[in-house]
Amino acid sequence: MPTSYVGIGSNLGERDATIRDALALLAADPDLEVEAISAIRETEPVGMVDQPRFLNAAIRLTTELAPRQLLERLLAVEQQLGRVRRGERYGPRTIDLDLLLYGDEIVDEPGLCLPHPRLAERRFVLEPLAELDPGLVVPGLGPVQGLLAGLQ
Ligand code: PH2
Ligand code: MG
Ligand code: MG
Repeated sequence: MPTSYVGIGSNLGERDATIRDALALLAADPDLEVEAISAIRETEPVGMVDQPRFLNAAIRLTTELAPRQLLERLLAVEQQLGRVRRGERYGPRTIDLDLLLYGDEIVDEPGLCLPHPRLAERRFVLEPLAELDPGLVVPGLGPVQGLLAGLQ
């Protein structure tokens, strides 16, 4: 079964409680086997800097679901937790669940890009990934440690 990684972010409302609720919903899904959860860290906003600080984490899971089905589960959890999309791409959000990696798959389709297209430039993604799996090799991009070292 392929191993997947999901990035978690929150910068609105009760950030810590919302992240824990998201983790509980994912762990309760019988089609997902959550294997590991990184530490939750507070990070400076990237992209749109004039917004509250984020809490970020990542999880490792296995599933028989196809990547797009997994993505739909993640979006469903975002909705259950009351996320409202206001069209600001990098703007504030109560909960953000991003499919970062799905095995060694490289996909570039509308709505589904693997690895996540901005993964290599985001410390708030690479650090929890490296914590979960220090030897991780990101398909098409190389070792997570090298990507981290490449950030200024
Ligand atoms: N997510 C974004 C934009 N900027 N910055 C941090 N620190 N953490 C995030 O999760 C984040 C961000 C869009 O998804
Ligand atoms: Mg995101
Ligand atoms: Mg997202």
